[in-house]
Amino acid sequence: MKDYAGIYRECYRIRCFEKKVEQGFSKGLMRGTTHGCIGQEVIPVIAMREINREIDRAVGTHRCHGQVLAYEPDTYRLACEMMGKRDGFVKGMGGSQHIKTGGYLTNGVTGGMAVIGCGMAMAMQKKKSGGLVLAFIGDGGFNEGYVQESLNLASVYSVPIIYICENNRYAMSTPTTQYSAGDFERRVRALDIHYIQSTTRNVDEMIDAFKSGFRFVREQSRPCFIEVMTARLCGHSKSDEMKYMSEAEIRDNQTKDPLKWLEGLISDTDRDDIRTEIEKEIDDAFRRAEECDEYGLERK
Ligand SMILES: Cc1ncc(C[n+]2csc(CCOP(=O)(O)OP(=O)(O)O)c2C)c(N)n1
Ligand SMILES: [Mg+2]
Repeated sequence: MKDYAGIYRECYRIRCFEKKVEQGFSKGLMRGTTHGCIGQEVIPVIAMREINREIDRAVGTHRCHGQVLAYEPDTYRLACEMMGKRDGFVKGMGGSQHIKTGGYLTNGVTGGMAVIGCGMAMAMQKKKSGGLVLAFIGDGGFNEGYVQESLNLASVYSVPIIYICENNRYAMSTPTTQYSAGDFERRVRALDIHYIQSTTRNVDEMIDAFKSGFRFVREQSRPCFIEVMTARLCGHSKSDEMKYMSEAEIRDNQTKDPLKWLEGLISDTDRDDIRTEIEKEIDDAFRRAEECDEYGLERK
């Protein structure tokens, strides 16, 4: 029996956090921009469950709040980070996209961390640390030249890295079909990299696919690429009104929301208890974060 209630709790925490962030911007508590992961929460939640914190590392993308909270479920520190407060993961200096906690780190360069992750995994291999790197990447990121170059090297040097490609079929407002040639599977296989396809529309299969990908990298010390077909249920960034998606597409995505699927697998009581607990946690985290001091650029 899989831990559906536990997975739901983690996903719901991320979703509530993202919704609260939307309000945080409207209230002027946060500045700049941010990229919500509503609809895609289940990907980092399931991936991070496969991490061995002693020896593995994880690198993320600009759409990172779910990745951060799946690695370290500290909503207070993430809220502080986004408000520029000193209790943030990096003292409020990184904001939404530049975060480090434990063995996880990320930045806002599209596909950039996957390249750094490849180098980190090469170092691990040379030191015979026994660990691997989990590297999140988007469909747009996959098409960056430096990412293609590092995928090639990952294969040539047999690097222990697992790429989790969150294919939400858009890079900003551009559909994959308009900027990406061929399909990811054939391009990845052509580099002799183990490829697995998965989808957030079947969380049960996703769990098995991720387990098998991690097992492959650990046993073979070779790269693996898991393409997860998914859909974001919010705009690319905070001011995006999703005008490039049809009403029908948005409706279809919403009916296949993985959180609804998970709710169908747990009891109503569990669902209600989790919601109450998490909503209170998020309210408290944001209230405390508002009270926290700013890092203070005036500091000597
Ligand atoms: C090197 C670089 N080029 C462009 C951008 C601007 N940018 C931010 S997000 C994004 C789209 C990324 O698409 P994808 O990798 O599919 O991730 P998604 O936003 O869909 O999660 C772009 C082009 C950037 N951050 N870095
Ligand atoms: Mg994308």
